[in-house]
Amino acid sequence: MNIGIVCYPTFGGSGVLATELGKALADKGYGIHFITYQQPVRLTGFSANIFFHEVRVPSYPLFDFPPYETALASTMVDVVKNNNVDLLHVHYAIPHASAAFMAKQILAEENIKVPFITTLHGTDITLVGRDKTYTPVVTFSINQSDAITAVSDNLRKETLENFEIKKEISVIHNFVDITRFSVKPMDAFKKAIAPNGEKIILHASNFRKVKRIVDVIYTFNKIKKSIPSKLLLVGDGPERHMAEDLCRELGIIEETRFLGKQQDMEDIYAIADLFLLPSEYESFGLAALEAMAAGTPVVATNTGGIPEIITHGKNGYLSGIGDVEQMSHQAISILSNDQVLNRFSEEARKQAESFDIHKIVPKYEDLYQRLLKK
Ligand code: GMT
Repeated sequence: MNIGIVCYPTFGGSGVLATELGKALADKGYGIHFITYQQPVRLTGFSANIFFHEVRVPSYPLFDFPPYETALASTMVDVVKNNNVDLLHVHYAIPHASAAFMAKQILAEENIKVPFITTLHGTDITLVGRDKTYTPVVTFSINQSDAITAVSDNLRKETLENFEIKKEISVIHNFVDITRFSVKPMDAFKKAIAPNGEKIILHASNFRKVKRIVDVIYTFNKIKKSIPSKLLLVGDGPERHMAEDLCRELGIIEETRFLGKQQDMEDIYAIADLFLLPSEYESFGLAALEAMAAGTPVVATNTGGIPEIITHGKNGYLSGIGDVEQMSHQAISILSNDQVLNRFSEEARKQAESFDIHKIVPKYEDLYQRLLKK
């Protein structure tokens, strides 16, 4: 089977998940055709079954806004026709679902039948999609999808509550490759970050407002008053400069390291003692799952799909949005006792196993098979 995967190629969770899915399917013998404007960041290494098709958006003086969606739909048509693609799987509704709908119609004119699946990831529904500017097109193109999936029960519920969806939405949770994220900590790296055996607190995100980076910093500021610790911040985005300024203002810049965008997250999760995810909303929280797979317990907010991964008091803690006081207490309670830390770490890893790649990817395969039989 040949599958066209459309995603954002950046460090965001939807692109990461789409790329990991494509890689896993390619390992199983499927022909995978990534269609996007740039090589996806997690698409490293060579696989005979993976192809990358760049969407080029030629510029023209008239275009204040280059028409990416048109270029994407045209590229999808071209890739489907020239590579016998059986189905398209688009990740993140905007503008991928409407471009897929357009491609499907164009191909139908030539008697080529190609179904498309839309996987909803989060902000395409909860933030951007809800903006009136996009809602009619988002609603229409989700409804036109041959199958719809959401990455958590919560996102399914949010979608049904906020859009008039006339079709079944199947939940297929995010997944993680447990084997890959079970790497042993690199002592030299750990020592470079925490030379005196300090605990390492980690946060990784795209530094958007929804991530509440300020809460990461204030929570760390409280933790470090009780426990010698270092803060590692991975990623980049709009809130990065503000975050650096705040660390300077609080006098904790020496204990904080901004690592920027990183590829080999497994090495970073491996040295962390605790992961902080104080988001306003997370449809799932893939970064939390990856941390847990590495045996790093997570202190997060009780929002969106996060409670579908974290069991409060067992493999991490949940607290109210913005409650840095509680989050710091929870973190300290884990970090101040090595026995407790080991227990949470063990439980976090166990929990991540239920989202292992080998359990979740077959759910997508089943969906593809069912769709092609129709
Ligand atoms: O977290 C982000 O802001 C990136 C975003 C994306 O669409 O790339 O991530 C979303 O999709 C991930 C993969 O399904 C989920 O694990 C994240 O929770 C979700 N982010 C939000 O809902 C804010």
